[in-house]
Amino acid sequence: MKIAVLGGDGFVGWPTSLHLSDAGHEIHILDNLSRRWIDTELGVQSLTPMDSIQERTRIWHAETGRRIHFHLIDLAKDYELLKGWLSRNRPDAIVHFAEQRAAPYSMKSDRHKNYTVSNNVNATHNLLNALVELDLDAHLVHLGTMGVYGYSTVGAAIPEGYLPVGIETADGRTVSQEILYPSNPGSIYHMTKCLDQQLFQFYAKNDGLRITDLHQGIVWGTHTEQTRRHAQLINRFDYDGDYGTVLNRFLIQAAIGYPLTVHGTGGQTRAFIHIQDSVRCIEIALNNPPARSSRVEIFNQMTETHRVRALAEMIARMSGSKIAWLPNPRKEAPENELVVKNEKFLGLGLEPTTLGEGLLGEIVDVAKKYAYRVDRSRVPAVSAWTRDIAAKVEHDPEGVRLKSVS
Ligand code: USQ
Repeated sequence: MKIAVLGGDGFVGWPTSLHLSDAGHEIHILDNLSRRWIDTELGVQSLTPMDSIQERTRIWHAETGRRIHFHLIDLAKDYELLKGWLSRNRPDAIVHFAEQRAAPYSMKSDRHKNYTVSNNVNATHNLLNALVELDLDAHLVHLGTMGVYGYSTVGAAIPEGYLPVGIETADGRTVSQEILYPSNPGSIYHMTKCLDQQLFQFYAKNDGLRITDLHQGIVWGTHTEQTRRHAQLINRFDYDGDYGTVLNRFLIQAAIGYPLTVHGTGGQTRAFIHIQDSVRCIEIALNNPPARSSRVEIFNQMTETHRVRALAEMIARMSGSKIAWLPNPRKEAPENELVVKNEKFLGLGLEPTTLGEGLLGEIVDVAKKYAYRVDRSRVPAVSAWTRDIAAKVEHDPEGVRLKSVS
């Protein structure tokens, strides 16, 4: 297949591009390199030294003989460029990662909220609009999030996208319908993925576009089979308070002797998936497109659930690290249960890589190797969800923890 990977320079986009190229597909990365600009804005860098996209693709070609093509396009701003590229290249499939993906970054300030909404919603809408205009029947696979559901369950497992409901009519009958599971975002970033869902529903219904939406959990790990092949194919690995995600952060913190930064009681339960499984799921989704004019296909892309404090305690035992119980900068339920259905990917052959597989040690080793690149003052998560929370926490000058000042 000829596949366009939008956002193919990012944390999941890059290993996905390599994985699909390795499987024999013709890969075109479209990216505005915004994630690299955000590193510059925040004054942080990936734990792992990352080469330019041109250099990465050159190394991939030298290693494998396969070419990954790169096109510098801003989907949210350059509609005509995007449309022109799609019209000339007419890909068979499109994988869409090209969105600002960090919840804390999206909550940093009014400017970051505006940027996240306009970037994410415009990127998705520009793409859908162009597909219709060009009469291009490419299968669109979008990276969504488990966070569209919120994380609270009412004692029933979260289904894969659609919820069967019975609606009582005026004459006392019960009509059955399947509706999108009610969205319940916990950040501006997660909200943009809920808005994406609405755009997908409309364009699938109105124009018959073939769309798969992957509701992904928190990705952990850094290496995949392909990124291991050469030092310069290494993936980015975020540790900072805005872009680092919880399990990877704890592992890096363990590697550099930094207390594990648990928010509140660590009672939040979340869904997780290893990056190797993430790229496999995308390939499985590409191989199983929905029919034209059918409803949006939705998969829950996760393999296990864990409570944050259980992860911290496990890593503390493994590494001898201390745990820092910090005031939570986010507005979220302090404790939640989470049960999620993921039978669709399992039924299509996904064999989960779970936390028990011994990969945690590999990540600590990567983190130790590059520990000299860590700026410890950038470890704390200081982006507060509300003005009230912002007033109650302050950044410790030593960069070790958030303190409650109330
Ligand atoms: N947390 C800590 N300590 C930390 C960092 C996070 O206790 O140092 C807690 C947070 O308060 C939260 C949980 O861990 O309760 C998860 O936070 P996270 O930063 O790992 O994940 P999140 O902000 O939800 O976002 C990440 C990705 C996003 C993706 C989402 C999937 O950045 O792109 O959509 O995971 S999900 O969480 O399933 O919605």
